[in-house]
Parts: sequence; structure tokens; C-alpha cells
Amino acid sequence: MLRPQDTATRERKRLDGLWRFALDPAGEGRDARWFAGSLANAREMAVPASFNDIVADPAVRDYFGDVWYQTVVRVPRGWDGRRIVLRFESATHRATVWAGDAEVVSHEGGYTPFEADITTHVRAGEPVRITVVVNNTLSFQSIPPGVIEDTPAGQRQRYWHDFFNYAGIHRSVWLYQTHPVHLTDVTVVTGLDGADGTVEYATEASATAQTHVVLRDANGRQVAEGDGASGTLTVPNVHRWAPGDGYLYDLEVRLAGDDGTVVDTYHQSVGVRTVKVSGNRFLINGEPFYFTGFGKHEDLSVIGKGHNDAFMVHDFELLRWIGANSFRTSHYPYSEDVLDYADRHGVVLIDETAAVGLNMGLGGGIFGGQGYTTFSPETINDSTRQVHAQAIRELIARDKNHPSVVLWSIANEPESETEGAEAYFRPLFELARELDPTRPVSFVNVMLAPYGKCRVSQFADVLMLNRYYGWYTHSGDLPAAELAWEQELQGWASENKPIIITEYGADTYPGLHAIGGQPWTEEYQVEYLDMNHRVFDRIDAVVGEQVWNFADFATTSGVMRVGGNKKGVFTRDRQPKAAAHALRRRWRKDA
Ligand code: BDP
Repeated sequence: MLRPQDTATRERKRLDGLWRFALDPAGEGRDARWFAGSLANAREMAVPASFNDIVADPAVRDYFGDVWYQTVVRVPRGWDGRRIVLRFESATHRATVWAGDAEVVSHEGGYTPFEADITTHVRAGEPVRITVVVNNTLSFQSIPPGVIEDTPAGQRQRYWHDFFNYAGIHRSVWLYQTHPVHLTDVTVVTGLDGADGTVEYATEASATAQTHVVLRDANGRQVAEGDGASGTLTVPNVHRWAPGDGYLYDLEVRLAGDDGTVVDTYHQSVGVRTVKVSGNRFLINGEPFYFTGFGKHEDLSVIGKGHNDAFMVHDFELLRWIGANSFRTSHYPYSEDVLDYADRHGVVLIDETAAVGLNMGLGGGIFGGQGYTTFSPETINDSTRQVHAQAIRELIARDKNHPSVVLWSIANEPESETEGAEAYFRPLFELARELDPTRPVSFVNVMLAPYGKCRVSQFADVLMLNRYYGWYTHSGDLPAAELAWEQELQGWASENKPIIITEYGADTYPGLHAIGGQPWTEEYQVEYLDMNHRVFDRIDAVVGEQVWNFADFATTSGVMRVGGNKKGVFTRDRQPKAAAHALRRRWRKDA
């Protein structure tokens, strides 16, 4: 599915702004056809944004169920005879959409785009009412999973992931038009041949058409061209895409009718680079790469998981300031704007599905209800796996052309030490490899499945480990933590695969100080990171360190969370803790 663009043949209109909004606690809106007219008792709500923190009401913050959004948009009058499409970059966690009275699309999964051809439901120059019901309830068959529990105080939503269940329309909504005969997909795979680059392209169209492609460099100079729906272009003396050097070529794809008239033009940016795992090395362009950076979140005060350009640019500026060359899109696919930005700026990404919290043993019930078995016919089962498989398909379909993405993470900290886990994950790894044979595939291993116990890491090309020695275990005892951590890591290193430490971190209350050794202080976060770095530097197979977390973020309430998760190296409003300066000294050799 191609992202909307303004090109010589395409036009788009962004529908962001204030929409009408109503909660539907009784779940009556669908039967009562709330889409069939102006939404009654509606308030105004910002799009894109999570609705939870915008309204000053705890009942809205913690709400789960259906919520309704509505807007009226006028279709541009020049769009007569064109194919008109309505596209949502995301709606968390599922949505059904109406154009006027007609239901046009439903989508499951909160972090990937979906669209509907609404040509027959609209008229150029006329207004159309767009109504969306978004549902944020988590179940054992959603990714991420959760459960509704009946309690004496009423129903409660539980889940096993450690971030707040923000919901709503989190990214832009678009109306766009194309010619009825249009391009439907482009795939590029790049290679290197000495000083030259290769770009294999494959295009798909809605009908048979002649395809012509032109590849231009960043100065707009043509470097290659080709005819046909697929082919391979050679770029002499290529400027490679590399970490820190987000050099992009532009592939223009043109579709023409039999008489040679161009009916569709689309631009695909292309970063020419290779990715490969060799022994215990992670190679980008054939050279060993060491990941420095973070696990992040899309999380801001007031707007929750809503995309915001100013904060996106600021976060990338802070990454550059601190010397981070990479991050993981923990724990869901991020906005496409983030992926595009990373491409342009040479930031390396580990791209993750929303499969987080498939582990009912985690947190001793702190993050959710107790007493569930993770993999069972009643909990995470075959239907969940189908939803998970679809999440992998949609992630790879959306992000396959991004040079910044070097590794797929198909889950974060699932139960992985059981037979059920092995059976669940084997086909998902096969699927991801089949969909993208060009990138390594992995998942993030949890401390409950240490070296020697994990039954899923056998499928992974890279070992990604989340470890909290000195925090959740050996709390406050860094010498003991150092010994235990190194011992476990030596075990993993014997597997001869590259190891990325995808999480290590310590909650830190900004402004809390002590001479040393006191968890939650700024000093302890620095000492804890130093201890980890000593261990990593002694183990050759470690090819990356991503601190948990870039910034403090919102979570469910719990005795282990003080106004959210405080493992940020920056506060939630992006002020540095002492650890930020310490990391900068380690990561920025030039500073
Ligand atoms: C890991 C999770 C992450 C949590 C983190 C923590 O992957 O989402 O926020 O630990 O406990 O379990 O801070």
C-alpha cells in the first residue's frame, strides 16, 4: 500500500484538525447508526492525538470500548472522474469507517495504515461525512493482548505491557486521488557491486500499463532508467546509504496508457545499502556495525501517542546530540513520518510489531491480572497467531523499502521458554523470512528465559536481550549484578550470533541524588549504565547497546511506577538526566 503523495498525477488533502468525538460506553452506536447523521452529544477532539489525556476526566483516560469520531470534508471540485481514497495512517486498536451512510472499511491493529476506495460514495465539489468508530479494547486475540476482568467494582481492562493503553486516531488521515489506472505497490531491493550499486525494483498496478522508471540522485541528476514492471538498475559509483549518512536516490515510477499518456507518477526514495549477519557480526554495507541508542516510545504529555512533527524532530536532534546511531520502534510500528526521517538522516532502526505482553508470567501480575497461562486454547491461541501474522505482513508491507530498517523484531519479551512458545513462533519466523528474505529476523528475549532456557532464540538471526541485572535482580548491588550478567552473556556469546542488548535501564527520579549505590537516584542510573558497559566491552559478540528508555513514559498505575516508567535518560519533557551526559561521553567520540 503506497503512502499518499502529491505528484504530477496525484493529489492529497490532509483531514487533521478538530473532529467531533463521543464515547459510547453502552456500545449502542453501531446498532443505533450513529454514522447516519451528525454525532449527537459530541465534543471536539484533536486528530491526530490519543483522546485519553485531552479530556480532564479519569473516566475518559481509563475508558475502553467504542469511541466515535466524525468530520465533514469537501471533496475538491477538480477530482471529478478520479479514483478517490480515504486513508488512515493508524487507528488504535481497530476501526470501522463510514463515508456518508456507507460502511467502507474495517481494520484490526492499532499501528499500521488502512484505506478505502470511496469513489462511488462521493462527488467532486460536494461535502461527505466521515464517521469512524475506534475501539481500544484488548483481548487474548488482539496484538497486543489484554483481557477484560469482571471485578466487584465493575469491568477492568488488564494487559501485560508496561505502557499506557493510549487510543484514538494517532496519525494523519488523508483523502487522495489517483487516475483509475494507478500504481498499487513498489518494492525496491538494493545491492552493492564494488563501487556500483544495484536497485532491483518491482511494481504492481491496478491494470496493465506501460511502466517506465527513472532513478535520480540527490541533486536531481538522472543516474539510471528502465522499462517494464520490474527490473534491475545499476548506479555507477553509487553514494551508499550508511549510518549517519542518509543519502537517498529518487525512483520515479511512471505508468502510461497504450497511447503513451502518463496516467500515474509515484516517487519512491531509495537508500542503496546492504544488511547481513555473518558469524557474530552485524554488517551494514559489509562493515561491522555497533548499535548505540535506545528503545523509545511514541509518548508525550497531553497528546499521548499522537504524532507531532515538532517533537519528532526534537527527539532526532537529541539522538544526534547524545551520539545515538539507532533505536528500536519499541513496542509497535511507529509513524511513517518517523521512518522517513530516519531514512533521510541515516538513523538505523530495529522495526517491531505490536506483539508485546505475550507473557502472562511477567511482572508477577504487576502489569496485569494473575493466574493466566500464556499459550492455551483460551488465551494466546491459533487465532491470536493469525492476528500476529497479519501484523507482521502489514509491518513488512509498509516498511520494506526503508533503508533505515535493518532488522525485524516480531515480538517483545514473549514467553519463550516453553514448548507452546516454540510452536507458536516457528511459523511466524518462517513467514517473516518469506516476506522479506533481505533482512535478518529476530525477537526480543526476556530475563525469564535466560541462556539455556529459551526455545525461540534458535529461530533468530540476531540475539536481542532485555536485561535488568542491578535493577529487577541484584537491586542496588552492582558488583553482584556485574558477575551474574557477564556469566549469562558469556553463555549467549557461545551461540556465535550477534547480540544486541535491546534493553537495560534503571528508573531514575530526576533531581534525586546520593553519594552512590542508591536506586532511583541520578547517580545510580549512571553507575548502573557504567556497569553494563564494562560487561558489554568484555564480550566480543555484543554488537549493540540500546538503553531502556530514551524518555520517561506513561504506564498503568502500580507500586513500581512513579508517575509512569522513569527509566528515561531524558524526562518526559525531554530534559537530560545525568545519565544523558554520561552516555554522550561514551557514544560521541567527537564531543
Ligand atoms: C521490559 C519491557 C519494557 C518495560 C521494561 C521495564 O520490554 O516494555 O518498560 O521492561 O520494566 O519488560 O522498565
